[in-house]
Amino acid sequence: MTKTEREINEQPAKFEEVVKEYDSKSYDMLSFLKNRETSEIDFVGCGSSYYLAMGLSFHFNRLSRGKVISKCFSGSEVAFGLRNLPKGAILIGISRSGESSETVLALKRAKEQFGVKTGAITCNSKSELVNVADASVNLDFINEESVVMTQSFTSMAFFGSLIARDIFNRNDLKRYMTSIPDLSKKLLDDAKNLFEKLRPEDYEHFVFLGYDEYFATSMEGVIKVTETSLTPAEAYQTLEYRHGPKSKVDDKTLAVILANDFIVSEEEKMANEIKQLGGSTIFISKANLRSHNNLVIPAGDFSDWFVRVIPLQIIGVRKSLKNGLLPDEPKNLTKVVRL
Ligand code: F1P
Repeated sequence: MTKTEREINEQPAKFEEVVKEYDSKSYDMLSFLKNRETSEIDFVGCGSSYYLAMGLSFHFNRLSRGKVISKCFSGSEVAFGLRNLPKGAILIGISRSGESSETVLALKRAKEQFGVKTGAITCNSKSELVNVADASVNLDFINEESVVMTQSFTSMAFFGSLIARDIFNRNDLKRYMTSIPDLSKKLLDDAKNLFEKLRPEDYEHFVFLGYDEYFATSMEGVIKVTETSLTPAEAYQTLEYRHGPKSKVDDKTLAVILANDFIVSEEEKMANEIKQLGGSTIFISKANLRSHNNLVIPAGDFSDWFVRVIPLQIIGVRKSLKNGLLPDEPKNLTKVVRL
């Protein structure tokens, strides 16, 4: 078994550890966020951590119900001056290593240029990012050996989503803490069972579709499949797919639709269109649709946004191994990008 496969399989257990460590490891960040009347909480990261920042930003906007606004940035956007930040904003850097130069530079520039307060969510408490940040969450119990981010992505996403509930919807915190590990174990097992029959590794073109947090998840799926298997993969808002990109659908296309409760019937129509064009589909929702492969999950309100990346991680690794590649050592990539 490769390190990446092991680290994917460990995710439900890691989520249990996130819950166990939450009170102690969230204390600094919660006091930091709760002790200031801020109207803007933004997130910044690179690569997978950029899509993690995107998912957390959507989730903070959703749970705060307009109490705060949240934007997301890639490290380079802020580090090199493409973006300005309002003085009262808080910028939270997301980084497994805590050493990605653009993310560290982004926090430094935000502090120096805009007088912005900064936070960090990382898996490395001894990192430059933690030194720069005013408050940090340090998940040092996540020690990924693979270059490819899997459990670090989902564990930092889970922790950030817990913090969002702690601030904006504390009544839901306990329920959420217990539901996510169980949900992820079932989805991991269901995905593995489905893939033994469907064999995603036999496809040559992957499409991941979803809105908001599920779009961020889809983009992370694109990175996973690209890094590990070098196979063409793309992501769009679900219904955007009919406005041009669907021209590439053929019998080697596998589309995963990460449906949400609010427009699931419209997303089902998109899935039907892909089938009619000769593509294959996996529909992730509460429903069990007769004409599609299904991964049934009891949430469609975006609360499970990072859990849904698990099937996409597995597709990447299965395709990588089928292509005779090494998922632990993706081509042209290093674990940390230092400039
Ligand atoms: C960010 C990142 C990873 C990617 C590769 C290079 O790392 O882009 O997402 O998989 O390892 O670095 P980090 O800032 O989260 O440590």
